[in-house]
Amino acid sequence: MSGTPDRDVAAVVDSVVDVIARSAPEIRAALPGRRVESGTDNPSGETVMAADVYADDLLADRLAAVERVGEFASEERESPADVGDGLAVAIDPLDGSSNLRSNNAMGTVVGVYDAPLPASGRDLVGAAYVLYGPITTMVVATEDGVREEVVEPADDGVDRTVVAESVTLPDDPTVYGFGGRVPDWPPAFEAYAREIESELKLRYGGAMVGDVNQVLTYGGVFAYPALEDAPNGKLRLQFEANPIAYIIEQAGGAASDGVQDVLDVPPEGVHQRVPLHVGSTSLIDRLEDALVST
Ligand code: AHM
Ligand code: MG
Repeated sequence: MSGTPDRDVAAVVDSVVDVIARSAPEIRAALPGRRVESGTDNPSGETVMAADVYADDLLADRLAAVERVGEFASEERESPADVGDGLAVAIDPLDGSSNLRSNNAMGTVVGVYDAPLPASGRDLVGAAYVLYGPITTMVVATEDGVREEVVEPADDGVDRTVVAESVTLPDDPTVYGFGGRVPDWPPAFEAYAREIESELKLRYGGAMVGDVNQVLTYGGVFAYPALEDAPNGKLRLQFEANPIAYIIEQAGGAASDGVQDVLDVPPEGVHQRVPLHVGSTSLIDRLEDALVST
């Protein structure tokens, strides 16, 4: 769909975001009875919960039906599906679903690419995430900036209230959250983490969307770094790292795989993993210095 007028691209992104918003209350309402394993693994080899299956099926049907969405991919599906002519949509239907049992935060992540999948983050034309916290919120990034909405069920569908028109990371960062076991962190990352933990407050909940929203709100740094036995970390480039990097960068922050901007990581596979570090630019600059100088 390259070469499509910007207004058409913006309209498709709006339609995709509408579907995500409309589906969020339904996904939320479906969680209580689906806190059990589905009995299958996803293409990344992880346990799939019943709620993952529900969210994936719901969003796959609805997003594939959006006019001018041409390709659909999900963290829960082996290969992208050709669904017509138009932009490519990649989703993590239920991010952090291992938090279901303990009833903690989860999210839904979407990236809209103007290129076939797997695509470069530079081809993103919009990205969004829903955070199923005490309130359901949605953060939407386009080339125009980042906004936050509150999403509530309504008789005729969904009520969306914009609560922040132009979200930017605060100047004075205060929080951090790093994934993976400390003994598995490479020494250079551990040394960086030791500095950061002496400066900022730990806020880690085990769902990327929840932890990133802390950073977007208060300023700071979230990472799921390279691990000794998993040099590409855990998070997936197409469904998680690229959309989150796009959102944080549009909000004035930075995103790195440790040596380069996440959005510049060459796409090699739909389920490719990448180390992700996102947040306040000064903290990501320091992270890159720490990792590159060793
Ligand atoms: P998921 O999309 O399958 O839930 O996996 C992604 C989640 C992220 O939300 C979170 O940052 C990370 O996995 C935590 O992983 P772990 O609990 O293995 O440390
Ligand atoms: Mg995820």
